[in-house]
Amino acid sequence: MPSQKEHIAVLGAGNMGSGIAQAFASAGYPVVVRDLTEKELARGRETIERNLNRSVERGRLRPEKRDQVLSAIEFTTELKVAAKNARLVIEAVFEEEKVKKTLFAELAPLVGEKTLVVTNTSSLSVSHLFEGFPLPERCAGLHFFFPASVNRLVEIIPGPNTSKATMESLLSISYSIKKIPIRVRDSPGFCINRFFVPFLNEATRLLEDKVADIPTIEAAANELLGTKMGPFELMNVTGIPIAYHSNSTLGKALGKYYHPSALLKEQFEKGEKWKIEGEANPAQKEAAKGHLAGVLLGIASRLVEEGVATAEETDRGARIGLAWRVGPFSLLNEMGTISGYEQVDKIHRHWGGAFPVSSRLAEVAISNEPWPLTTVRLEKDGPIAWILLDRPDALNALNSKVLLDLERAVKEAASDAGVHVLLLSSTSNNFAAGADIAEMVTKTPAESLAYTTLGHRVLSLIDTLEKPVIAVVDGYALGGGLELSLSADFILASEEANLGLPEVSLGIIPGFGGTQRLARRIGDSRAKLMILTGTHVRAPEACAMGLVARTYPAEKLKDEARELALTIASRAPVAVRLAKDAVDFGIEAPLPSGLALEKQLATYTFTTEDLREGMKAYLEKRKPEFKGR
Ligand code: DAK
Repeated sequence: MPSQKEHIAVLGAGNMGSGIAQAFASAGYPVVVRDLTEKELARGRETIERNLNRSVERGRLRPEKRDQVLSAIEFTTELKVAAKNARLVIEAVFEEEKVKKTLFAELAPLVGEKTLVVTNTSSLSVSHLFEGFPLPERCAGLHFFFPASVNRLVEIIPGPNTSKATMESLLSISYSIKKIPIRVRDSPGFCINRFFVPFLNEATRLLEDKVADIPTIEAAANELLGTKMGPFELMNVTGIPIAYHSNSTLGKALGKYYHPSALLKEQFEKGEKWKIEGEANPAQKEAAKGHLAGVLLGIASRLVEEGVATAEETDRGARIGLAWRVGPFSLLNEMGTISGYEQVDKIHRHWGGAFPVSSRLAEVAISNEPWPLTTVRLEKDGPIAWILLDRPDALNALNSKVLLDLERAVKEAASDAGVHVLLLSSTSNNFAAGADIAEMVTKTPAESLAYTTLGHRVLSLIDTLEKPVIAVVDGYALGGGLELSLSADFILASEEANLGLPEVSLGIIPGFGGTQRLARRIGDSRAKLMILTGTHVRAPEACAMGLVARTYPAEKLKDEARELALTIASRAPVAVRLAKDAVDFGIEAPLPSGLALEKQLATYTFTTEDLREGMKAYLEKRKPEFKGR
């Protein structure tokens, strides 16, 4: 937690600003909200109080926590006060370029050297907004979704000069306030609004073209996306002017397909809400569904092709930010890529070049393969490879898909001759909170056996790899998550990491090797203490009992792990492999057998070129160049 000096400054006490302030204060950050007048600040404070009181009334928040959150937020009209010693300044003022740029000009001389400055713009170019701002490497877009106090999605948009360190800090700050960030390129509508805004527009076109009436379009959208509110009701709630203006902005940037329909314009000018009455017409519903799907799939596949976001993050954004049952790519895979492509093509034939079809979509449709979506990322970094669990919204819970994706990534890294060390970690601030309880709950005994067999197969693959594997654990490593980390050669953890095998509290026992690997690592007595109580231990305690090899402050964990992996990767590969074998196989055997094994393996190293090179380099006082032979 930052010190009092390192508060979060929120500029603007409107709906977005107050929601953002509440989100940070709820996570324990000191916050300073700044607006131009006391009246605006009072309105912001009232909004926060109202939200918190509602949560207390619903029993979701303790009154003491409400008071704590409120007392963490300071209000001021002085920009200097807000900016001074801020860790992060978030601009959330009126959505107009001139207003924002004027504020940034005023802010520029006031921010400290380490302060990060972000804009919460939803529609303006981040690069333009920060043009001329000093230290542009510390600036970016951080787009919260309404209502910012509860909506967990944020888009992080780097500007042309945003540094890697700034991106990492913004990701970590976002996770620390329980948001799920997605990385998005600076482009019109960023990721989510790029398809969501035209989706609303298309609903009005369907009405205009008499494809379906309002209740039918509402029902079609709700069935397609598992929502409770269709596009017309949503426009009524959030405001038709917002829908109209966002479509106009996108239209200006992206061309005629994105312009507001004539009907949306008319409704906006009349200043009336949509009339949502009557029953859905089943005869029209399928056409409306297909058409809406076509818009989503067409735009989403284009934005991925343009490099605006990945397909996985696009889907995640739709699920979390819009509360849709599925994102566009999972929808495509459900429909079948050929059917999805046909819907996109229909719209393309009508609009021509104004609604281009992504060539990647055409490719997957021709092959009739699903759009590939993974929950595990593989990032190669010289001689090391990061295998990153990437399901942050479920704390990387290990379902069958994650296990299969993990197996694929491990095999790919293991078979790459250029990779010497594997690091097993996650894209977020949690390693993995266990096997997926939601998937396990409905399993029959036979299905559970298949699931355990899959888990054992993948963890044994990791456990028996010739190349060293290091588990890099931040946040939670529980149940199957801890079992996964135990399949690595050793665990490095952040000081805040939380490790445990809580299975007995769910009526099960560890099923991915935990009873065996944990007992072998820390001894049966300590293992039983952890397993039978199901309690968690913090990393320092885990380190003291030998479960974790070393701990680091969270912000240093990945860099330190990387350095350590690079050190191992710089050693003689055959010697590293044989040393690993000597420990792994020897530890299970009686000491004389272990020593005999060591003797054989040590003698074998004398047959390698690497041994000559290593010793020669030592005597010649130079760095060895190992060949792995
Ligand atoms: N499974 C499914 N979803 C999970 C999950 C899990 N293990 N852990 C977290 N999530 C989901 C939450 O449901 C929530 O989803 P939404 O409600 O947002 O949709 C989201 O991740 C964020 O979690 P929270 O809102 O709960 O986050 P908090 O920070 O408040 O709490 C927590 C963090 C880690 C304390 C809490 O999430 C928690 O208690 N999670 C469950 C921890 C747990 O019990 N893990 C052990 C799972 S059992 C076998 C094979 C394998 C195994 C056993 C047998 N055979 C087939 C026989 C292995 C078993 C396990 O690993």
